[in-house]
Amino acid sequence: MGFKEGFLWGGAVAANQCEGGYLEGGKGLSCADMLKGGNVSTPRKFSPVIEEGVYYPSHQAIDFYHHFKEDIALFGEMGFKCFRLSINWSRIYPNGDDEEPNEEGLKFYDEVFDECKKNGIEPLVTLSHYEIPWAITTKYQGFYSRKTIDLFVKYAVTCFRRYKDKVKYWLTFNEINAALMPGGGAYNGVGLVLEEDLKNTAQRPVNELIDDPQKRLEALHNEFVASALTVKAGHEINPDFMIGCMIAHLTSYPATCHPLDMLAAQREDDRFNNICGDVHVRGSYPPFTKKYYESLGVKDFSFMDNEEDQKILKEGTVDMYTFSYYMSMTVSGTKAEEQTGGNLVFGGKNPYLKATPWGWQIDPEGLRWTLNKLSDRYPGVPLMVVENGMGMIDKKEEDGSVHDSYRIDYLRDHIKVMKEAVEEDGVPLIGYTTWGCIDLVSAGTGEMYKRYGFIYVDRNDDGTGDFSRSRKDSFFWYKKVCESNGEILE
Ligand code: BGP
Repeated sequence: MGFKEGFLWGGAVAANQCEGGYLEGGKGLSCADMLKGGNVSTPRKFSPVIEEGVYYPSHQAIDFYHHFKEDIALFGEMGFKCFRLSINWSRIYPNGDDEEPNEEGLKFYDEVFDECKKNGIEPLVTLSHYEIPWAITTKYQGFYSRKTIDLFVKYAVTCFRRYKDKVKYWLTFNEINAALMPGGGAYNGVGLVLEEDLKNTAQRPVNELIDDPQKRLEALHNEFVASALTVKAGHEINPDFMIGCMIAHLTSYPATCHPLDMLAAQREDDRFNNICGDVHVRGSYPPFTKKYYESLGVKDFSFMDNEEDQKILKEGTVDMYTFSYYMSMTVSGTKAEEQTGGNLVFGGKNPYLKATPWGWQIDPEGLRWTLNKLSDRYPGVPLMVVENGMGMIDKKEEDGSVHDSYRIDYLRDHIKVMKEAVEEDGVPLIGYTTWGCIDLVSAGTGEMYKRYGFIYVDRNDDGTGDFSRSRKDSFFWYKKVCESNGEILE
């Protein structure tokens, strides 16, 4: 019993949150490069033009671009079997619509994957982790244009051909369901910024950009089509590829057993999460989607009725379902609830749960509940938790150590329930990559202050720090977990 042999233990990062080198090696600007830093109470601002002398977190991030050999060696030392990273699309096609790919960008990832191999680590590669070339936003309105479907597929095929013998596991879009919500979902998710905001010099916070739900959900549809075409093309290039979707699992409980709270939770939990899951795994929208979209402001549904697209979605279903899980929240159909922070959205406060300083409620059992729901809905489809972790304020001691027992507790409790889900519930779980296995820039707030890693990086929000790396207590703990295939958790 326990986790199967070959279980993919490891960690996850995203290019824009760790690489830096934002214009090096021929890279173009990506949407993420236009975001300034924020914090728990100040949202990140979007700036349509890069301002000289201003700190933009992604521009240097943790300088993985120059430190990747050292970092991957540390992952190897921890016994990682898998490293989830993303390719920054704008390193490969700097403007998104270039004729030829940028060889220097391709070479960079060749070296990264070779380093993984050297350390016995299987890469799991996200093709777009909130990284869309900025020129695609300004020229095509992101995925709102169908042209972007072709651009993405061309980029994906370039990567598949180049790395077909180095990478087996692929994900198309990170947290694709973010686009069901305005704000960051429209911006980072589908790369959609409306004309007025492109010209806006006042610089609105990213979560306050003008929203057009019709355009945003059409853009999400185009992403679905791009994802399905990519899966199909990938299998033609290498039939052994395992290609998955990546969904932010936003777990919501009814605030009470009041029937109206139950109905609200059905909408915010089941239905919200199942739209993107069903499209990827079953190859079609679930029957309630039009009504759901109507409530979000969609009026014209012709994009969903396109028969050619429907065929594409059916032919491009994924091999695995991967998701992020950090927390749970409550939802009420009867009253306004006290709100708490969260991944992508704010949610209701659960009196039974503790929370991190960013208000993310800690709920390991919610992961078991989520795993069971997914394995019931998509029988036999391999599942993988590709993000889970605790963003905290860490204190580095003089000798470089960090005593992060809180992080060990968080991760141990989540691994325990994964084990129960596998052993007692029969869930087909194939891997687990913790989020931010090395400290990196927060996607939500742009901070370094909010740290997730097993490895501390000397870099601060005022741009200071020498980028040196040191091992936290959790590093030594996770090494035992990886090496014992999840048997040793103490
Ligand atoms: C997910 C994103 C990641 C990551 C994580 C943690 O939504 O896929 O990119 O950042 O959340 O969130 P944050 O960085 O805001 O703490």
